[in-house]
Amino acid sequence: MQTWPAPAVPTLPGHGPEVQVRGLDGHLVPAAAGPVAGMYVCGITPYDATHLGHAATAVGFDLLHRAWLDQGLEVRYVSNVTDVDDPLLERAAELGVEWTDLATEQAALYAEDMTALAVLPPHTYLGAVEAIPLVIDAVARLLDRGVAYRVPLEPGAGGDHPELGDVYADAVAQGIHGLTGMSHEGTVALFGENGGDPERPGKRDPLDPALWRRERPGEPFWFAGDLGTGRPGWHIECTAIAEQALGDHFDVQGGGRDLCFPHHAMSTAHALALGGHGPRVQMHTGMVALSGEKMSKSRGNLVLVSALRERGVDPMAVRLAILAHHYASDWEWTDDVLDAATARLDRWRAAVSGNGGPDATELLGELREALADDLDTPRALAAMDSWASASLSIGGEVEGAPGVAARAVDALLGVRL
Ligand code: 5CA
Ligand code: ZN
Repeated sequence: MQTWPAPAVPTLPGHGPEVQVRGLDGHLVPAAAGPVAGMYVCGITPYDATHLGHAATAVGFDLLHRAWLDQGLEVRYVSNVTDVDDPLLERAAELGVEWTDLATEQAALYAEDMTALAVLPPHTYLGAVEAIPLVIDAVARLLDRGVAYRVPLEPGAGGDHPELGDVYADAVAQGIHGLTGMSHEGTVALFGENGGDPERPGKRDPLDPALWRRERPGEPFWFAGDLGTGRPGWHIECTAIAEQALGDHFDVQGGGRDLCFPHHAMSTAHALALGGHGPRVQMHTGMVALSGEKMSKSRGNLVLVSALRERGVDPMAVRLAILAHHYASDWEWTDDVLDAATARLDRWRAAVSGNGGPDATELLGELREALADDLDTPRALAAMDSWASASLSIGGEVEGAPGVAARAVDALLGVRL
């Protein structure tokens, strides 16, 4: 999958402190365990991209990427594009277009938006279609290990080899039960709401997720040897890509909070069932809402980054609007949020426009401290606001200080002034 050009990251003096983030249990932990930090972030299903929720999630993990670089670590950033899956096929059918054309066009738009938002590109960026050989290999291994099984097909499915059936993960054998802390009924309902098929006849357990979906009339399929013609299930896509690109130990699995269950729980369970360790830390961004409801493609309550760009909104203002909220909190996109960010961007630009200004050494330390503390961007923005106020009201004599401030904001926050 084509990524996008990497924005230049200015070099800053020294290094930032170790970055700590809050994992699922609410405790602060080091985001990386060693000198090479590995992160897998769930990317888009390419339709209705890029709405502000997608952008906020991408920017949230970009902050971690930048903080790790500043800490002096080598970063391996991996992401995916779910370029074949039910929702994409359904949307293409509704629009009367080829699903491949919709996916290609929307992935390209996402790449343009990421470029405009100064998001560092992933080092490995795979589409689900490109990852099919990895998925086939992973599913075959899960079958060999006895933690996956075949489910008989309805008449008409399965092409020349209907007897092979779909392949499902055994939720009991893979330890998926009990992961939500909810009642069994609640968990099953959540699974059904988030892409699962609890009612599918022939499964051992309602929570068993699909690993390999056999050929169906009118659906795309690929040849997969003993698995039979078909296409990948969703969770195993992310497991297989992460395993191939990051190995069986990696630091962070990320995405929006809507992916906690079943997607991240199941993809991690698959990783463990394959003999890996899965991610050390799971991090989730909060949900961006519009008009009181989660911004989502299925609800259609969307603000697209490309539409804002077409209106002449500076992408750096969009980025600042996102950064005004802590990555893990839920927040609502409003015109006021954008207006406040645009005003802040103007103020910051004016504040760094001179040759001299207030000393920015302390500011650099404050930005680093704030970001190392679970990527506390509201605190980082407040620190830059104070420096900008001082620069605009009192001025300052330190030659080059505005340049230091601008480079710090660029390198750490990804905001180009
Ligand atoms: N392709 C899958 C992940 S493998 C998927 O969930 N795609 S998506 O297009 O629906 O979302 C892409 C990313 O944006 C995911 O990490 C998702 O959690 C995040 N996301 C989706 N909606 C929102 C929202 N309203 N607020 C914040 N993040 C969101
Ligand atoms: Zn994913």
